[in-house]
Amino acid sequence: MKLRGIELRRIGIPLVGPFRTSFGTQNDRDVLLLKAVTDDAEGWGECVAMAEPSYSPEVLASETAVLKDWFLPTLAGERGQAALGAHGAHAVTQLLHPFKGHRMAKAALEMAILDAELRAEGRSFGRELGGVRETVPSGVSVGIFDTIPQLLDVVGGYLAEGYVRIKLKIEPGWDIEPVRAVRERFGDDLLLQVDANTAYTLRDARHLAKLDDFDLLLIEQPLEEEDVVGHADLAKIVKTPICLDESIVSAQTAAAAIRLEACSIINIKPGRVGGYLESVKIHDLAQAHGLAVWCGGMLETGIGRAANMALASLPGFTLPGDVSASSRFFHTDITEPFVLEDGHIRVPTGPGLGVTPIPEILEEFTTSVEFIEL
Ligand code: OSB
Ligand code: MG
Repeated sequence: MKLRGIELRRIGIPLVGPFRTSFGTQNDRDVLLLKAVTDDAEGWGECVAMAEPSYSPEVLASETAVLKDWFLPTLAGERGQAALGAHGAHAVTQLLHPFKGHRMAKAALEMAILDAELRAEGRSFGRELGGVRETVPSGVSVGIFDTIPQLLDVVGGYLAEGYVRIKLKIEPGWDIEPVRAVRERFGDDLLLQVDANTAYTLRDARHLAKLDDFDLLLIEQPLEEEDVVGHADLAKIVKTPICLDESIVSAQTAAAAIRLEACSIINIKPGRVGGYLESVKIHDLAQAHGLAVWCGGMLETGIGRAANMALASLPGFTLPGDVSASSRFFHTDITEPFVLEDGHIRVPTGPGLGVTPIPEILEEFTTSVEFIEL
């Protein structure tokens, strides 16, 4: 495979409604899309970085800069093209290893090149990653609201649509009561979990232990990203299983968290950990240690959503992920929308991601586009 160039495209899509978390409120999704153009195919990648450094230090501006200044020139060089020619997308991690961090940019680049490679060979993402399921159970991430009645309405709506698992975003002042209200209204059989996005400290341990009354599947990332030891301490105080999101940025950090018993469940987000191939490594590691994993989301368009469905179809993804239908966030997706069928979403089976952006819609949402020839 010869990589001819990469298109960098920014798009802005309005959300169906505000999405409020402990770190802020989002009204639209500003996305960096990559298109890898090779000798024999085109492949798509989606960078999950957001505009502001509130979830991750990696943002749209930083990821665009490192791609242009460092990553693309490295792939374009003689050594880069030779390695891509010999090993395809599997060479990307090694080639970019000298560069620290910026995993969201690395993930997007690897994804685009892998998609191009698989499309040329007629193989699907799901097959390539080791998927074993045709459909994946669909969970939904529910934002913070001003009032509990509003929250109950929204959760009721999602359950009517068929979602099989509810995740409530929490923060200090919006935790025990909303969880109690949802549990009481929708019953003990509802699969329910919470996500704090680092909003608490270990001093809140006793308070968080009150969540133990509500039979939650897990509490996601209660403490700061770097406080892995704090999560290990917290896990001795609260009975609800601890799941890490922000703290897990690689298979290596996952191994450390597992060793420290800082979590018993991992949310795998390919952008956060540097790619789908690293995600498979974390899946394998977790499986070997008997931990459950599930696929997180970053308000992806149909492009990122397609790849996430493929990942979520691996055998160790034993909990429903934040792999919701396109309509959860968008009136109009840039691909054919992903839809719920009996609470599940079908994993694409076509070559590569199995979906492509619809040209007219892509144009409509595009705010800038640039082609970098290699
Ligand atoms: O913490 O899982 C998170 C969205 C943006 C950033 C962080 C998170 C989220 C979500 C939404 O919870 C997941 C989704 O895309 O459905
Ligand atoms: Mg999270």
